[in-house]
This record gives sequence, C-alpha cells and structure tokens, in this order.
Amino acid sequence: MKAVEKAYQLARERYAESGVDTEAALAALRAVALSMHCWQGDDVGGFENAGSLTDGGIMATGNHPGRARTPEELRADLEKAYSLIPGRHRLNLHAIYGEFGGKKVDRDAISFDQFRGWAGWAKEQGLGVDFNPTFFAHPRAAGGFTLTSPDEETRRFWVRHGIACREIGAAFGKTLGKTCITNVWIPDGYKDAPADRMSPRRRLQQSLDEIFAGPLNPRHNMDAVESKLFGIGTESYVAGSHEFYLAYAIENRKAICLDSGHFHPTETISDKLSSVLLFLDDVLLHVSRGVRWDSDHVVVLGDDIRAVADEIVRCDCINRVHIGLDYFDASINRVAAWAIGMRAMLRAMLEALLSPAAKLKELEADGDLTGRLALMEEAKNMPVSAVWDYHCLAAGVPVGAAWLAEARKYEKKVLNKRG
Ligand code: RNT
Ligand code: ZN
Repeated sequence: MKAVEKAYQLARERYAESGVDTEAALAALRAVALSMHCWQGDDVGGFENAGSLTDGGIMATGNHPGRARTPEELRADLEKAYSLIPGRHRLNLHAIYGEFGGKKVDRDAISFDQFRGWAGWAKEQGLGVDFNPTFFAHPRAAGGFTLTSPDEETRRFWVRHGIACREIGAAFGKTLGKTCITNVWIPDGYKDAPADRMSPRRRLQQSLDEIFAGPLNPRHNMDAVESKLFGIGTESYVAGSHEFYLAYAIENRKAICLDSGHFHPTETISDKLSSVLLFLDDVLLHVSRGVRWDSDHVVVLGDDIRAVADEIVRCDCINRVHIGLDYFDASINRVAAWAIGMRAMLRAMLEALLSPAAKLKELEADGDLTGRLALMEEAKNMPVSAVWDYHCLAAGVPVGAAWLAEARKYEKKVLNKRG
C-alpha cells in the first residue's frame, strides 16, 4: 500500500498549499458516526411475520439471494458490512426486529426484553443504537391509519406502541452510554383527496403528545419526528407532512427527521438544514436516493449528498446533524448495498471537510461571486480520493474496490447458502 501512502503525502501538501489541513479533516471524519439501517439486510422484513410492507406505503423490490432471516444472520451480515466501512458507527433498529423467541408479543406490549440481544451485541461491537417504532406491516395498520386513526382503540394501540418504543430507546441509550434517537414515522394518509385534512392531523398531534408525555433522561433518548409528502396509496394526502412536524418539533423541542425522498422532486434537504437548525437543536437525516419517486435506492456519491455534507460542515453543525441512511434495495447483494451507501456518505463528508469553506465564505462576503464559483469548481479537482484511500487504509478497511472481493467472498460462503 505504498502508493496509497505516497499519494496521501502529496495530497496533503497540495491541500496545505491551499490552506486546508487534511489531518484535521481526517480527525473530524473519524468522529462522524453514521446510523446504519438494519432494514437493508432483510428488505424491511423484521422478525415477527405480521403483515405486508406495502401497508406502510413503502416497498422493497428485487429478490437477490441471501436475505437475513434471523437476528443472528442479520448481525453477522451487519458485522461484515461494518468491516468494509471506515470508522465507528451506529445501528438503526426498527421495532419489528425484536427477538421474540417464537412468541407473539404484540407491538403495544414490546419492551427492552426483546432487544437485550441487540444491546449486548451492540456493546460488544462498540456501536450506538437508534430506534424506530414500526407503525406499518401490521393488521392494525392495514386500514392505513395508526396514530391518526378515528377508531379510538386503534389509535390508543399505536400510542402504546410509541410509548413502549421510547422506553426501549432510552434503555438502549442507558445501557450503551450513547444517546439513542427514537424516530417516529407513520404512513397515515389518503389515496384520494380528503374532505377533512385537519382532523387526522389533530389526532396525530394528540397522539404524539400522549407518546411524549413521559419524561425520559435526554442523555438516554432523543425524540425525532419524520415527515413525508406521499407514499404508495397515500398519494393525495399524508397526515404527517413537513409543515405539521416542523411546527410540532419547534413547539415541543423535538428533533426533525429529514428524509431525502420525502419532498417534492426539485426540493433538496440540503437547503433546509440552515433553516431548521436556527430553530431546533438537533436534526436527524434519512439519507436516501429517490429515482423518479421515493424509491429508496442505495445512496451513491452524487450532487445531493455532496450538498448535504457541505451544508453540515459549512453550518458548523456536525454535532447537531445526526446522519442515518434509509434505503432498501433487494435486487443486489445487501451487504454490498450497505457498504456502498455508507462509504458514499462518508466520502461526501470527507470532501466537505476538505473543501475551502472559509475561503469560499470570504469571497462571498466580499461580493466576489465569480471567485466563489471558480473556487467551488476547482475544489472538485483536488485529490480527495487520495485522502479517502489513505483514510480507509489507516482505518484497516479495504481500499478502493477491494471491499467488493470481501463482499463476494461472504456472499459465496454465507449468503448463497441461505434458502
Ligand atoms: C418511509 C420512511 C421511513 C422508513 C423506515 C423503514 O418512507 O422513510 O423512515 O423508510 O422507517
Ligand atoms: Zn425515512
């Protein structure tokens, strides 16, 4: 790996000449913990075999062999994926991934008991955990309404689920000594134009108030709420819209979760960060890639995530923006899907950390918009990849496409043997 080291030394000098300290950028990058979503490993299946995913307005397509079928398989796959990704990261778990031991524990009755296996494993792996109540893929969600349900019994059921999940989140936070972000997303909405847009939102407000009523130690649990524009079967109206949740989050001091697939196609979440960060303490990101719609394709290094990373760095909010990934592609090797998305997001963060942000702001302040544009373009020619390769090498993970051979080996040895 001599070439990687040599290339890095040259890159370091090159950056230093333009006033950028690569060592400082790498130190900052090492501190970035991404929340890797467990649900890429099994197409959002979970371990309770309850209902159809599309009841939640989302869909995983593809039938690549090797889907994880048990917690043990999923953990093995996750370990493989983490071994291909530089840095120490987090795990994002959904409530349907509990270990139910063959017993039926309904959503409103789950507790940390079903997650001790995950907590023990996370501790051993040095991972923080984030958590999500699962308001979909369940007979009681099949009607399309959970926290907004006009049926009081159904609404109460889902409120109990939300309360249980927050407590599980806090238990993860306490056990691991790392704050757990518990993120509420519900699919509720209408396929066709509703006559009454306000009542479901009023019920959602009430349900959230009930879920968040119990005080929890903020060092253990942080609440987040995730909006959406539309889903499969909720094309005309989604109760949990952006305006609803942003207002709710500001009033109730919650974190807002911005999912890149949940806005109008020409809207970007990067532009929203500087606005919401002026009014909220914390933002959670669900970094995803929509292709023509909220299709949850694997994240790749494109302009969108580069802009997100730039904003996080330029707003100086690296500690207030919590980055999670959210996609589910069942058409390719699932371990590779994790590695590609995680590496892309980290690579984008590195590029942002290496960008001449101070200089760009200075040019802008001086009214030199020509210089600003010119320098932004030239920054793209700087040797980011040399720094990235070196970062992978130093972190003890495969450099360049070498990770793919590892993923393939694992596929042959482990994934392809699954029925
Ligand atoms: C759905 C939301 C939500 C889910 C996960 C599985 O559109 O993005 O975050 O993807 O909870
Ligand atoms: Zn999401």
